[in-house]
Amino acid sequence: MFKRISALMLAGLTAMSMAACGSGGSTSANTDGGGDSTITMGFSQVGAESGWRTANTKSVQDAAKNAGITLKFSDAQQKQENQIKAIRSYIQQKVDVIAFSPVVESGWDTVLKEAQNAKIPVILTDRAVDSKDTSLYKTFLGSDFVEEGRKAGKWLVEEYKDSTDPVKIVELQGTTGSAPANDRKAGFQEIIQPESKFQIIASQTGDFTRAKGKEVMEAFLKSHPDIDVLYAHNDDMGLGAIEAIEGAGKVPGKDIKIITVDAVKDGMQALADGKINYIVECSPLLGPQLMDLAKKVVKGEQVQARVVTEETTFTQEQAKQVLSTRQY
Ligand code: GYE
Repeated sequence: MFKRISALMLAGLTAMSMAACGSGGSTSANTDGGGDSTITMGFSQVGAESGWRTANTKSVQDAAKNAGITLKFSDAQQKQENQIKAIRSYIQQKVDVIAFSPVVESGWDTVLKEAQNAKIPVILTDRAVDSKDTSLYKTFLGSDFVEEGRKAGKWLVEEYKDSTDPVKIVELQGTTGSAPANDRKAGFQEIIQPESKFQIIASQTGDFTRAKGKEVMEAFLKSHPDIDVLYAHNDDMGLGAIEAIEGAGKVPGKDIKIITVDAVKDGMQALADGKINYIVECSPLLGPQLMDLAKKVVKGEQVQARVVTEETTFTQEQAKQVLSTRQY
């Protein structure tokens, strides 16, 4: 009997001391009584390349505050080496959980292994990695980028369903090697490929930024005077391209039809104004779900391996209706 009680007590003590270790040395006071305020999250953000990213950063910071989670935040300026450095420093600081949005898909195994060896759970948010070993992270929260590409393709197929003429498309890709660039391209291609009238005549990265979108579109316009459609992997590149199109004396939305992804406010405004023709939504408001997942993984609870964000699409008419209520 005594033996059983002491074994139970020992188990209890061990659990308590493990929980204390797990708090990662965070000094923030536990004010909500739920124990969550002692969680420290290290978050490595991609950068500040787009309106989407700015909204995503705000969502993560606000949600951490609301959840009583201490957030250590770093901006990698679109460089993988900076993200690896940030993750290593979070490991050294013994945070309770690491979350990050990987700028590119490849090259994460070593640093993720280091986090695993240090017993710090990792959550992927927004973008995926291509690691074969899926035990290196607990879950991946974010959009289905292939599906976003398909939605863009389906609109195009419908828009040109009565035409037999060739449809000349230029594509502004996101950051080379990133999950959204790879997947948005693949999903779009899957839908348009069966119809030979759809021709991608040029495709290049615009790095998800407005400045690069403009620059690359200027080059496209010079070498291809007969562009029918622009497919831009995000609103910002599309908005930069609109400047280039107007600068070349053409009318965006009419002379050249434009499809983008994200649905941030500036994009939705251009859609309502008739300069963009269709936007596939990609929600940046991942913060609240991320914090819920973080609490669970820190407690050692099982979470779904993949959490997909719910998203829609917008025509010009729909953009006019929802513009005033858009949060970001
Ligand atoms: O679409 C783009 C941003 O990873 C979903 O990154 C995100 C993408 C988003 O720069 O605007």
